Amino acid sequence: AWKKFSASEFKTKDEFEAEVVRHIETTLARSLFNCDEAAAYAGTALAFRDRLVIEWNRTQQQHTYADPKRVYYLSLEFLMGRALDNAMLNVGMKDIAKEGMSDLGFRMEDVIAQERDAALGNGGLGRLAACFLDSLATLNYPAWGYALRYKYGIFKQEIVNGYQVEVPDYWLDFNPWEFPRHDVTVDIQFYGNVRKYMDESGKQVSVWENGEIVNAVAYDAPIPGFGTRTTNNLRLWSSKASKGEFDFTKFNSGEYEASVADQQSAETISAVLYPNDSLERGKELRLKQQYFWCAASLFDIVRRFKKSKKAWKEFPNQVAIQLNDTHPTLAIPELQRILIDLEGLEWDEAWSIVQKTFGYTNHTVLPEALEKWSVPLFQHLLPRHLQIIYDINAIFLHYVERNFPKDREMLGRVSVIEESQPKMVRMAYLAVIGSHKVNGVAELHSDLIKTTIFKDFVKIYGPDKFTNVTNGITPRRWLHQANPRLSELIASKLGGYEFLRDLTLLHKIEAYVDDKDFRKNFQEIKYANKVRLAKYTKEVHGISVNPSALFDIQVKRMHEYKRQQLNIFGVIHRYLEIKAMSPEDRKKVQPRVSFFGGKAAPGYWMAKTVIHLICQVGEVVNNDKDIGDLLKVVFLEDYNVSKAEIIVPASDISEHISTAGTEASGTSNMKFVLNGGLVIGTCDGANIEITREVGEDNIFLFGVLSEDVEDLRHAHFYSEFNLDPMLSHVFETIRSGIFGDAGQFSALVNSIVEHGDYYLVSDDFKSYIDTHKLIDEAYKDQETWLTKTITSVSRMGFFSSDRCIDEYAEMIWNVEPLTPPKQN
Ligand code: 26Q
Repeated sequence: AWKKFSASEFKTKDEFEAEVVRHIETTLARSLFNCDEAAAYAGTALAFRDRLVIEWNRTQQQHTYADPKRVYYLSLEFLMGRALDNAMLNVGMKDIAKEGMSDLGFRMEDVIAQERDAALGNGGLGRLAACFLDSLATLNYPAWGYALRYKYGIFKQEIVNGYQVEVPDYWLDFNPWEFPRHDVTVDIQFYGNVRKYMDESGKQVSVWENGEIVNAVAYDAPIPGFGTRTTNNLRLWSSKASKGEFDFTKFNSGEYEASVADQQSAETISAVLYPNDSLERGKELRLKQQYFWCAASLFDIVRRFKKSKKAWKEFPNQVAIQLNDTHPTLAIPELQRILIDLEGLEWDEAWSIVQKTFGYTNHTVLPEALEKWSVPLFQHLLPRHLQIIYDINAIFLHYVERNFPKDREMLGRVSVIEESQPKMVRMAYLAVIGSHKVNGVAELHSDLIKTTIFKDFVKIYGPDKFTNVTNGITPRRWLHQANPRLSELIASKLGGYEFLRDLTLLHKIEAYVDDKDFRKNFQEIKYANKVRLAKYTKEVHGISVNPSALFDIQVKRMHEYKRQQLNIFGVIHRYLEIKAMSPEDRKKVQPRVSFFGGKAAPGYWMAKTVIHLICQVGEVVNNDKDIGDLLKVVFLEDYNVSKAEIIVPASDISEHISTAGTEASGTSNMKFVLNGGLVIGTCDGANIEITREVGEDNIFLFGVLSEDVEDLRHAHFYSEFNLDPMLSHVFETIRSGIFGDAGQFSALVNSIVEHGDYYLVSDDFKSYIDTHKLIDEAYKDQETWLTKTITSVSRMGFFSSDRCIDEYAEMIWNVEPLTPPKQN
């Protein structure tokens, strides 16, 4: 009789339907008579959630009991996208659910599309964190993610009259995947002062007191692995006024309105994700977010460790904390503070624990993106942490002075405190000093950080502290979910879906590169994916595109270094060329669709100008009768994870064209190739390793090399600057006003013509245009093209985030998987 009431058991489609109906009627208190797609989604999500929760609880119990070393991934961003399809894949029984939904009158695709993206991230760094969680669970590593529960994720992008408009993304209306833990809370202190005194034994004691307290409340989400029972935890902190502050002090003294205002100000801390993905702005609220999140997470981690009653020196054997960029660097002085101020350890013993615990991943070499915080702000908000940072720095500089007595300049260069007006705390240096390993995210990038921003630190610590872990992507979402037909085709040849757990098995499909049926199926799948994107483009943007045209796609955050401007200038050049052709010559042109997509940070004017130019060029080109299907230009609004799942499988060519040496890795390049598209790219980031894997014949590389960038920039200022003549023609066309008031684009044009062309658009222009010509010709030979794409897919095994996580586990974390018991 009990069996009947144990929620969540469904083995047949009828049982599944019964669960869905039960959830709609009782959990949601909705009538079945007006069951719409939203209700169908909610019922399905809740039915699968029940299944997830049971394995989640089981996993956490097993981890509590076995108490293995755990990995804590601290990231201010997790760009998760939708969860339902992933839950169905990992729980299994999607087919049953599909049939059940169909009985109830719904198509599973439409039901899945009801879910809003969990868009708690800007771009690459946040999506990497999401792929890592998937791999950690799949590989059975005991791991937790820690982040903030933003009320507003990354803004929604609307294009109004060709301009980006930002709309808030209030995503929490209905979120079945999160579980509030009102019993798991932490008091977080800000402001106040530090009191120092001697205790009985004559030891200096520091007390941080008189601060304001804000409450951190935990919200948990289950992270299921694929093909395993392991279900890890993602813990998000939400800020709330602390009871002590709200209920008593002001409330009882009659200051009701003031106390409500305080409450709101406390809740502001976790309200919004900062939408700048590579420009540091130094806002106090951002630093508050960082400390709030680091302090809550560390308190939680330390609390869990203390339950085991192990000695403090065991801490680094139980805990590995990975810092996703410098955003969580405050965790370093915070752990030092906990150990010396609260737990009474000696400085040196504490510091050795800290260094062994942390690893730091760097994601950029761009100087404007390196985090710095003003000392006065620190002093005000986190007075005790500033003291600790000064002490860390003093001890470090003392060490440097002793070891490099001849290099007096070095002290100023490597100091955590920049001697500017006001003084600044250099977070990247603090992260390097407080960690035992520092890694870049692709080979070139990891080499570059050793010779540029961290050059002195390589001298100080030796080269072994610095390493590379080339990024990867999860094949579950980026192959199986985004491209189910390709996944099925591969499975049919490899005898099952094992390649989703070991992506290197893909190499076996190279044996089918000449197999007629396989080739036909492969090509048909690409075509069907292009038809799907074409349909979407028509429905959403009203633009008709021919699915047989070459689909050329660049989707990523808008940034000058990523050079969407190079792409759109190339499109204008192509337009001018076609316009100048005779009708006879036009017949020989390879038809193309240039797709763009990506958000610009709200205050980044240059990036917004590029969006506007793309839209204006689209208006002109798409409505030009001379051009017809030979060229279309589409700006895909509000690019996000769920849209990427439609866009990525539909490319023939995708563009990864950053100025050499600026894109740390890139990860969408991997996604596009894995889905049977080719890449046009510069010798930058992971493009270089993609080339190594797929072979030079299967990628279109162009442009200057990173080692030449500095000299070229110098030459722009100190020798004559020769604008590429084709680019000059493009600029004349923009100035003519055919794309609208030329004044709007003058800053963009002048950044190249007048202000030194920092991103080398002119230097790379000819090589870029020539390479697109090669692509046109190559695409006309469809058989050879198909061979290139199949070969490339078969060689992408290296880029699984599973490989990546195993490398972190071995080289940085020193953790082992904990295998779940077999299902009985
Ligand atoms: C910093 C301070 C204040 C406010 C915001 C930020 C901030 C937020 C997000 C700074 C940077 C980011 C995101 C950076 C990012 O996405 N970097 C990308 O990381 C990918 C994963 O490693 C790489 O593939 C990309 O090359 C890199 O650009």
